[in-house]
Amino acid sequence: MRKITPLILVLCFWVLSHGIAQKSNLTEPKPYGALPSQRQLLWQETEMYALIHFTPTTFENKEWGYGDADPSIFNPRNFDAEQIVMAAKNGGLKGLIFVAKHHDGFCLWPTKTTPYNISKSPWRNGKGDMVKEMEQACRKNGLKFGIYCSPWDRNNPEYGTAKYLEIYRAQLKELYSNYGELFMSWHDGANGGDGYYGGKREKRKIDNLTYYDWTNTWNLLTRKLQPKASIFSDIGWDVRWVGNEEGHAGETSWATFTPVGLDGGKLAAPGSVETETSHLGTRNGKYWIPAECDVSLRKGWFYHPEQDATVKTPDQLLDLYYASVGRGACLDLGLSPNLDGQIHSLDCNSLMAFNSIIKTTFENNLIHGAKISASNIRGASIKFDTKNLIDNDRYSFWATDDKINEAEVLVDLGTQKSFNVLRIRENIKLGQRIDSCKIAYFDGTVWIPLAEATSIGANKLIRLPKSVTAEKLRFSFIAPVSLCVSDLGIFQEP
Ligand code: FUL
Repeated sequence: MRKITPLILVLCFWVLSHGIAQKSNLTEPKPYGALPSQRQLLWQETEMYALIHFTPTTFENKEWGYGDADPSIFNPRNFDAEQIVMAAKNGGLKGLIFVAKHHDGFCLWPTKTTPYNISKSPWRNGKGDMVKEMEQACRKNGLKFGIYCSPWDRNNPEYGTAKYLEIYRAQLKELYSNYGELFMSWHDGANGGDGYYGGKREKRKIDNLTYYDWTNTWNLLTRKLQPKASIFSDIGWDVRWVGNEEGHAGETSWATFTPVGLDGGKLAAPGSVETETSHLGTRNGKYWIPAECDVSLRKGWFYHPEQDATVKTPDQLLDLYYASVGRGACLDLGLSPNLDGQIHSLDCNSLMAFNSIIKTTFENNLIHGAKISASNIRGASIKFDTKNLIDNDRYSFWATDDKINEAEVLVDLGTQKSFNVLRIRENIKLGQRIDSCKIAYFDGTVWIPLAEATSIGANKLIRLPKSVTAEKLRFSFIAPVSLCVSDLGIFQEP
């Protein structure tokens, strides 16, 4: 009895101290750097959405209406909001932004702010509200709804004066009040220039940084009336423009961003884009402002019959998907209803075929059933275990202990499998932590480097140049702080 007492004491001490150590490590790692808001998380999860351009400009076969089109030309006899929404949905898009007013100033809802609106058109005998029809079709079919209301207005006689700002704000107020919850409020940067302006047909210049008083417009209107709407403009507030209209972010593209304009004390205004930096973001940037990649399915944003041959192919869309969604951005795809008020079958077919490749690729994560081990697991706890990497939850995660800033995950697939796409996600609620990641596979004798990536964030898709067949993979991460990885995926694109 006397002999075993010290042993029991030692054992008790070990169990207690080990338990305490585990417990103290059971807290989540501290967040790192700028963090996304709840509205930005929801935006991020949307991944792909449509941007619909349809005004009298379509009937003039122009890209930018001058603001002088007679409303009587706007008469899409077979307008079908549901057909447009389904074209987007069948393409895998999860939201839709409707251009309620483009630069031509024609309002597609019966606004009280200007006579230049849909009630003056023959469509639905002047009794229609196209914004409403689009909104309802989106809600019915489970797509998020957002609006684009152009700050530039080439029709309005008051454009350029203080009065126009009141008009613009009243338009936003109507749109924010009568069409339910919006997921985005999209503010274009094209501003000022020549236009009809109530018949003056002249050039008007405004100071883009001050004229719209964006701080107050967004704080007093957008945030108040639509707190869940992410504000898109060239450098913020919630989503930044990627800096090109070709639909791709930088290979390295951080969700954090320090716009030079903002830090120089200027406003984050549409039109003050920083094209040299916005496709890249800023490592350890001051704000969480991820990129949106906007690009049209056709050459133009508006429908032009002579551009039917320019509809992007499913393969082109796939490339854009990997260069936007696959780089932690969202893809905003321009769809343009034709003169009938529907999306052309060519566009519908391409969207559907694209979505079918995406579905086939990502429905089968080859990592399921694999044995996954890590060089470190936070507190050796089940809470931060590697099983979180394959549970399809963007916010459950495998984590390392504090100060363990480099770690490896070994994936043993149990059998040889062929794949050509890899996916890595961080739990971005705790910030964009990872600096870089290297992936290798075991060829039976040695580890062969497969790919490298930076700026992981919400989603990183690595498309390999060709399929690789392997049984074991190794993911090696480096960060300035502990790691919080939420997802690993291994896929075969057909
Ligand atoms: C641009 C606008 O000038 C285009 O007409 C279009 O609306 C596109 C989405 O943004 O900057």
